[in-house]
Amino acid sequence: MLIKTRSEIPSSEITPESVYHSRRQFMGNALTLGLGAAGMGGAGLSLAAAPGDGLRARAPSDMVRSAPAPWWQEKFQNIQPVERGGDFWTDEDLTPYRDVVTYNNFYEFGMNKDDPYKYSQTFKVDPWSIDIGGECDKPGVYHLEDFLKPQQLEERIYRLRCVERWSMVIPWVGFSLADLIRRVEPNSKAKYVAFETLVDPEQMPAQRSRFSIVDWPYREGLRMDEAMNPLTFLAVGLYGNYLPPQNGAPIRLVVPWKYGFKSVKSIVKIRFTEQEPPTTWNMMQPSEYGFYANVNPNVHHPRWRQDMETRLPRTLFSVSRQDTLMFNGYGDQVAHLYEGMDLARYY
Ligand SMILES: Nc1nc2c(c(=O)[nH]1)N[C@H]1C(S)=C(S)[C@@H](COP(=O)(O)O)O[C@H]1N2
Ligand SMILES: [Mo]
Repeated sequence: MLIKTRSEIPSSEITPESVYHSRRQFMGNALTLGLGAAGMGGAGLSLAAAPGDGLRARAPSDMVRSAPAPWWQEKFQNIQPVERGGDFWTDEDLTPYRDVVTYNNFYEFGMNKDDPYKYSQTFKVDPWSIDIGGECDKPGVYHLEDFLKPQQLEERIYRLRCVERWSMVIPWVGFSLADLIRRVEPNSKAKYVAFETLVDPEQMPAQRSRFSIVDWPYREGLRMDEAMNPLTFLAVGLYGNYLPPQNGAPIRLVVPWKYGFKSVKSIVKIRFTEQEPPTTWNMMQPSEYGFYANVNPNVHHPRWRQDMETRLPRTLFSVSRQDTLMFNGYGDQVAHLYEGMDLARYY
C-alpha cells in the first residue's frame, strides 16, 4: 500500500464539522434527531471520552449515539484508524456529520431525504441476526454479535456517489466483506452474492404504505470478484460512532465505486448464487438502473447526465459542483474487474 509521509497535516484533515457548526446548532440538531436526554445517556457520554483515539473523524460530542447493547461499546473501543495516503483514504473534506445523518435515501422509511432520520429513531438493531446460505459450506443464521466479536474494526474514508448526482465523503467504521465471506466458505458454484434488507412493516412505515413503489425486501447483489475486492466494505459505524438507523444500522454494505443504491442497508440475508440475482432498482426500471451500476461519467442515466455531481452540503452561499470520475475515482483498484466488458451495455 502506498504510504505518503507529510510534514504537515493539511487543514482539510481537521474534522471540519467542529468549525462548521456552533454548539448551539448542534443542540438544535440533536433535538431534531430525537437524541435528547434519553438518547444521549451514560453509554453515549463515556463513549465520547474513551475509544477510538487516533481516529481521523469523530461524531460531534453532542450528537454521539449510545451503544445499541453493551458489547457494541466494547467493540468500538478499538478501531484501527484509516491509513493516511492508503487505498481507503482521501484528503477531500469530509461531509459534516449532521448532513451524513439527516440527508438519506432509505425508502423503507419514506421517500423524502429527511424521512429516514425522522422515522427511524426507535428502530431496533440489537439483537440482530443474518441468515447466510446458498452456495457455501457454512450456512446458518448468525448472530451479528458472534460475527463482530472476533472482527477487528477499521476506519475508512470513502466517497459516496448517488445516481441522483449528489455525493458525500464519509468516514465509515466496519470491516471487509471479504472477511465475512471467507468465514462462511463459498463453494465453486458461488458466482454472485445477494443481499436483502429487513422487512418489518411495524418498524418501517413505507413498508406498510399502500402507495409504496418498491417490492420489498430491498435487494442488491455483487459479482463474487466485486464482493471480494478489498474496497468492498460492511459498515457498522460512521464518524467513530455507531451507525444511525437512517444510515443502515446495524450493518450495511458500502461499495464506493458503484452508485449509492448498490450499498444496501440493514442487511438480514446473504445468499451465494450461481445466477445473477434480481436487484431492486433494476427490477423496477431496467432501462435506467443496471446490475453493475458502476459510477461512469460516460454512460448517462436517461433522465440525467452523470458527468457532474454536487458535493454535499449545499449551502445558501455555495454549491460545489465537480466532475464525476470513472469508477468514482477508484479505477486503480477496480478497473481490472471489468476488462473487456462493454460498460455501456453492462451499466
Ligand atoms: N434498504 C435500502 N438500502 C439502501 C437504500 C434504500 O432505499 N433502502 N437507498 C440506497 C441509496 S439510493 C443510496 S444513495 C444510499 C444512501 O446511503 P446514506 O443514506 O447512508 O447516505 O443507500 C442505499 N441503500
Ligand atoms: Mo442513491
